[in-house]
Amino acid sequence: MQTLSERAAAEDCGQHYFLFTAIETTEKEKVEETGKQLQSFAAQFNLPFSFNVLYIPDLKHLKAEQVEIKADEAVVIHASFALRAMISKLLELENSSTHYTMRSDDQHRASIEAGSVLDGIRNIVAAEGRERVTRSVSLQVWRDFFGSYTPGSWTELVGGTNLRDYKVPKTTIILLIGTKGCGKSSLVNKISDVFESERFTPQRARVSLNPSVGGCTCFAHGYKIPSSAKSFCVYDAQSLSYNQSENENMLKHWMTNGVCHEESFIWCHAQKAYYLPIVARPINFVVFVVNAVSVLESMEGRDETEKRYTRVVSKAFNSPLLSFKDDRPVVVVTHGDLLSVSERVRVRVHSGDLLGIHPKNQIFDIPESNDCATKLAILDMLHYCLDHADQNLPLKGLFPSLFLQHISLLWLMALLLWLYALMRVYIYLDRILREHILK
Ligand SMILES: Nc1nc2c(ncn2[C@@H]2O[C@H](COP(=O)(O)OP(=O)(O)O)[C@@H](O)[C@H]2O)c(=O)[nH]1
Ligand SMILES: [Mg+2]
Repeated sequence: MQTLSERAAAEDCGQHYFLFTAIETTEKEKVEETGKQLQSFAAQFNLPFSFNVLYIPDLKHLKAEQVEIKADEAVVIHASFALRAMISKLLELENSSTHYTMRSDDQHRASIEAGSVLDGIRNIVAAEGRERVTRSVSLQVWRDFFGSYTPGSWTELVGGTNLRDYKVPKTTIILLIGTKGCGKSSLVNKISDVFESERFTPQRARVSLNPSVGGCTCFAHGYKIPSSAKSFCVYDAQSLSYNQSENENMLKHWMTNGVCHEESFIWCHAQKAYYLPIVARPINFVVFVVNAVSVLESMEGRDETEKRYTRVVSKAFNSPLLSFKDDRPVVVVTHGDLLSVSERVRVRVHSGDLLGIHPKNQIFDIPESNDCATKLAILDMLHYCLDHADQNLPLKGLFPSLFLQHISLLWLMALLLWLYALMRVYIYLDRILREHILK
């Protein structure tokens, strides 16, 4: 305001009159209060100033006539955040955009679009993944985005390949792996919360109150995300232990046989030859969950016992069984809310060094918190998982996979026997026929 009054005085171009029109959708009283403060401030500089509030609860009802603009008045529009938040409401955005407020051949419109909003539009429309920095869209937009996902739909088809050439699952399976109490079941609930639009949704996975006294997850349990869809499913399974060979067996079992809903690894392992009525599903990607507090304690530990947490984590994480072609699992760091910001950063950088992955791109900090940053981290993490699961789909072999999977040696032998019998019958008939003709 001071600048405006100084400029008006310096230019000596007659008396300027400033009319502010604030368009408000929710808190009319607060804006009126702000207007009064601005007015008294303007009075100190002898700046002719008036302030109007246009209260429009739904911006799609905004009309140009409501803002009374006289022919000799210049209009300046300031809406740095309002338009970005309306990307999800296309009709309202159209009403409030330059398209509505400026003529298409207006030279100022061209310079505004080229200079100020071009990068933003390009980023919103064309950028993906970490390049996408403009994300002021409602959660519903992200829900719709993930809702449009089907297994294989994000696969990049290069070198003349077709989606038919890949073994595309009906549902993309993401397995959570981590030690007891690291927060796997809690992570299932946090992911579910982001996708359920109801304000109060019951917790889906059972979280153990005190992991040190038991009550841990013993049965693998699949959770469709969201619960009404079937494109992807997160499996919460039994925890890793401090016994390396047991972990190795468990990972081998999951990664070679797949994972079954309601399957107990302890039971399977003891029975060896087991039968499950539920089909085992191949795992398409793995999320490795680590507890930030345990990593920090391990980093600062003096002896082997204190350092064993990171040892177990790195050993299991680096198991070749968890590789998807050249890809490694993503890492989710939990319990960050119990640490300071600098400790959280240290844990993340140390985990990156320990596991040989990028701390920014492949490690996601997801604490027990309901803020937007955490929700965005969950969405980023899921995007990474589904994207990488689709890029690593196995190609079908030379023979149809079903044929290879289901035909047993017995069937093959029976087939050969049939062929042999047919051949014998043919030779016999041929001989009889020849003898008959010769006679
Ligand atoms: N403060 C905090 N507590 C967490 C977090 N994640 C999980 N927990 C708690 O850790 C305990 C074990 O979590 P749970 O999800 O059952 O671990 P799981 O054994 O890996 O499934 C529970 O008491 C959770 O409330 C987190 O990010 N922050
Ligand atoms: Mg659990």
